[in-house]
Amino acid sequence: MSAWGSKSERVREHVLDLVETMAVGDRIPAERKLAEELDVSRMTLRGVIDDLVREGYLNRRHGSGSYVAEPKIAQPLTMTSFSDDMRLRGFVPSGRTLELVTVAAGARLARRLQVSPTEPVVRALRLRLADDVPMAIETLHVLAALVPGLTADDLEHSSFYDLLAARYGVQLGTGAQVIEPTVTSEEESARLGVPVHSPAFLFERTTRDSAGAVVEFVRSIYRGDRYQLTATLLAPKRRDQDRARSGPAPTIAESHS
Ligand code: 16G
Repeated sequence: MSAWGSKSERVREHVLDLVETMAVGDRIPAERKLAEELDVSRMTLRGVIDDLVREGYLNRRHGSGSYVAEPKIAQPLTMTSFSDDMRLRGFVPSGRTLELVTVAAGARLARRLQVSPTEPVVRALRLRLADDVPMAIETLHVLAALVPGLTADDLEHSSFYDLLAARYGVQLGTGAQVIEPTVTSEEESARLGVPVHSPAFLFERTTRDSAGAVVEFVRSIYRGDRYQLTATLLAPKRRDQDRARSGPAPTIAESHS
C-alpha cells in the first residue's frame, strides 16, 4: 500500500488493483471481510465501493454483493459511426427508432443546420444498443430534402452513415463535437436501464459533407458507466519551429489544438 493519499484513496487503489486481477462477473469479497483485511471501517469501505459502482467498475446486486463490471468502451474522438465503433470492438450493434418526425427547423436548429427556420427537418430519436444492451440515446436532425424516404425502419436496420453514402450519395467531410458531463433524466434513465441521475456524456455533433454543407446535428447521451473518451495528442507546436518554417516570429498566439 502506498504512503500517499487519504485512507479512502488507499482503499480505492487496493480495490481497483483487486478488480484488475479478477474476471468480469466475479464477485469481490464480502464488505465485512474486505474491511477487516484492509483494516478500515465498513463505512469507509462502503463509501469507496459506492463510488466504484457509480463509476461503472462494479455492479452491486442487492443481498448478494458487488461484482466486477464490464470494462468501459474507449471511445476515440473521431468521426466514426456508432455501428462501426461497436463492430470494431466485437459487439453487435443494433438500434430502436423511438420516434421519427418531420418538423420545421425553428430558429435554433436552423442556425445549426444553416438553413431557414421553415426548412423541413427529420428528427429521429434513436436508442443505440451493443449486444442488446442500451448504450446511448441519440437525437438526430437532418434536412428532409437530403434524405427523401428515410424511415424509422431504415434506421433500425442500417447505419445512418452507410445510408448517407450508399443511398443518398453524401460523402462526409468534417465534424465538430462538443462534449459535456451530465446526468441522466428520469426518461433517459428508463430507456438506458440505469438509475436516475447516473453520470453520462452529452455529445453534440455537427457533421458536414465534403463540400462543407451541414449534414447532421446530433445530440447524444452516452452512458458514463460504460464509456471513457480517448484522444490522440500531438506534440504542441513550438514557436521556434514555426519561426524556422515561416521566417519572422508570428504575432498571433498559438491555438491549443
Ligand atoms: C455516432 C455519432 C452520431 C452519428 C452516428 C451514426 C457520436 C457522439 N455520435 O453515434 O452523430 O449520427 O454515430 O451512427 O459519436 P450509425 O451510422 O451507426 O447510424
